[in-house]
Formats: sequence, C-alpha cells, structure tokens
Amino acid sequence: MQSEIRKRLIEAFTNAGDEYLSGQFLAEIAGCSRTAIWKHIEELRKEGFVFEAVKKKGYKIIQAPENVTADEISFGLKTDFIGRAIHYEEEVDSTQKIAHRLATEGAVEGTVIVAEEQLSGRGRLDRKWHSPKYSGIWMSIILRPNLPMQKAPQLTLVTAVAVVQAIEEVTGLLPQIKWPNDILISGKKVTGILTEMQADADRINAIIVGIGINVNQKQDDFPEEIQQIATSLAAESGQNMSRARLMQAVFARLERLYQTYLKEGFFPIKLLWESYALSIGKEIIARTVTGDIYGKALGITEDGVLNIQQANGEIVQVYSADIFINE
Ligand code: BT5
Repeated sequence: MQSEIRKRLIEAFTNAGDEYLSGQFLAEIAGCSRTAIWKHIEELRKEGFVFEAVKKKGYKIIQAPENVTADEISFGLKTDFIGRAIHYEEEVDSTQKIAHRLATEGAVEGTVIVAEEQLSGRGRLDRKWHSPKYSGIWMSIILRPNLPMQKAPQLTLVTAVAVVQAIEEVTGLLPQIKWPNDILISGKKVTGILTEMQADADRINAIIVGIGINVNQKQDDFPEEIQQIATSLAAESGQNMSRARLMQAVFARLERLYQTYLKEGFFPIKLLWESYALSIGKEIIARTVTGDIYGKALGITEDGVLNIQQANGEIVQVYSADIFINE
C-alpha cells in the first residue's frame, strides 16, 4: 500500500500546481520531521519523479515518471473517492482476483487495484485478456452502490461511457461502444470491461469493475490471434501517452457519471451511451450461448438490455452476447 506520508506530499504538490513548497510546510502537513521529508523526496526521485529545488523557496515536481504506481496516479488526481486508495502490483494473475479479495476484506469504495502486467488477465466467459508489461492499463475498481442486484449490468455501461469520454479528452480520438462492453477505434478493440459482483441475498455488496485499455502497444506487439481485431491508443494516434494521466481522466469521468447515475437513475447514462454506440440502427448478429439472433439493434432498455428486432417484426431482448455487424 502507498505510504501515508508520500500520499500527503503528493496531494500537496498536486494542489500547489506551479508553486514551490518549503520543507517546513511539507513537514507540517505530513506530520513528520524535515529529515523524514527529505528521505521521502529521495524515494520519489528513485521512482522517477523529477524535482526542482530552489533555495529559500522549496520543492516543485517538474516531471512525473511513466509507470502506474500509487504515487504517480495520485500526483494530479482530482477525484473524491475513485483512485484515492490504490493497490499497485508489478505483476499479478489478474487484478480482478485481488479486487475480490480486498472487497471481501472491506476495502473502501473507489479502491483501485492496478498492475503493470497480468499473467492471466481474463475477459468474459473465462476468455483470455492479453495484458503485457508497461504498455496498457490493467485495473479493477471496487464500487459499493446501494442497488438491487439486477441493476449491476448498468454499471458496465456507465463505465463504458466514462472510458470513452476519458479517451476522447486525453487523445482526441473518437471511440465507439459495441454493446455491452467493448470500446472500439476504427472498428478494432482498444478496451474491454468486465463487471463482476459480490452480493448478499439480493443486495450488492461490491461491484468489481475490471478495465483493460491498450495504450502504448505497437500494432505488431499483439499476438497473432488478435492482430486483426485489437488496437492501441498509440497505434491509432501515432504517439505514446501517459497511462497515469489517462487513469486519472477515467477516474474523474467515472466518478461524475456514477454519481449522476446514483442520483438520477440510468436515463441520462442511456442517452450518452446511445450517442457513442456503434450498432444501434444496424443489422447485427448477436451470438449468445444458446445460438445466433439476427435482426436490427433498436437500442438499450432501462436495464441495459439490448433490443433486437427480427425480420418477422418480433423484438427480442438480449442480456449477454457478442455482437457482429451484419453487412
Ligand atoms: C473483455 O472480455 O473484453 C473484458 C476484458 C477485461 C480486462 C480487464 S484488465 C483488468 C481486469 N483484470 C482482468 O483479469 N480482467 C480485467 P471479452 O468481451 O470476453 O473479450 C475477450 C476477447 O478479447 C478475447 O477472447 C480476445 O479475442 C480479445 N482480446 C484479448 N486481449 C485483448 C487485448 N489486449 N486487446 C483487444 N482484444 C483483446
């Protein structure tokens, strides 16, 4: 877990913006000696932070490093609860697994588990999620909404809108959503979302929102089997970008949309979701576990279910499927 003192220091530097902070001031807000402050600043330097130190003025951070450790994510973070507690690992099986354990142990809402690499990242139905070291965002967010269980799938859609908005804000690229959980750019998958639930009786205890975003991979870094269907933000925009900065944008967007959703319900989210949706109004094939459904995608219901109109006019509701555009 992140050191409490470093967390306070980074928060102070975030709030200070371009101002220098004196050793004395830092010692006061962190509640420790100036010697201890100096040691923590050395630790941050080792992590890759670059400080400017000016006599009589103090310190300023002029560059943050390029990993996704708790310190780097905290520097510049503007949210109230999402990402305020961060559990960072260099290498894990799956961040979902750790999130489930921490949620059972009582982790606070907004806790984020992030890893540089996942050895067995997973998608829906136990599919694999390719999560190579340092090049993407592999994270799970713990939410604790006071909602009945059947509303849980809506949170996948809330998250998808948040990720689209964050990508748009940071990169200028315009992603689209393919129901229910894929985010695509130029028709290729850049993000997958996996929402899992812990529930008692019929109330939600925790929702674990897993988000995988391909950020800095080159097109030929992807394994053979997903070369044609996957892409990264760098491959699309032609430039590498800061994963920590993108995570901060996702947290800020998600926090805002999640609060709107809890206060006003699903309707405002549904409108946003439909504005980014790829398949609405198109002829599609929905591949479900019980077989394929052909028809026109009409939209999503209040429950986040997809309505498909078949050739005979009948409307069917699809709860879970893989969607293909039927051209
Ligand atoms: C998803 O599943 O798209 C959900 C992926 C969620 C991943 C995150 S990462 C953090 C957290 N920890 C985890 O262990 N998981 C979550 P699904 O819709 O089932 O799509 C899986 C399919 O996407 C695979 O069968 C591949 O075809 C494809 N795929 C695998 N890795 C990919 C990648 N890096 N980029 C694009 N497509 C990929």
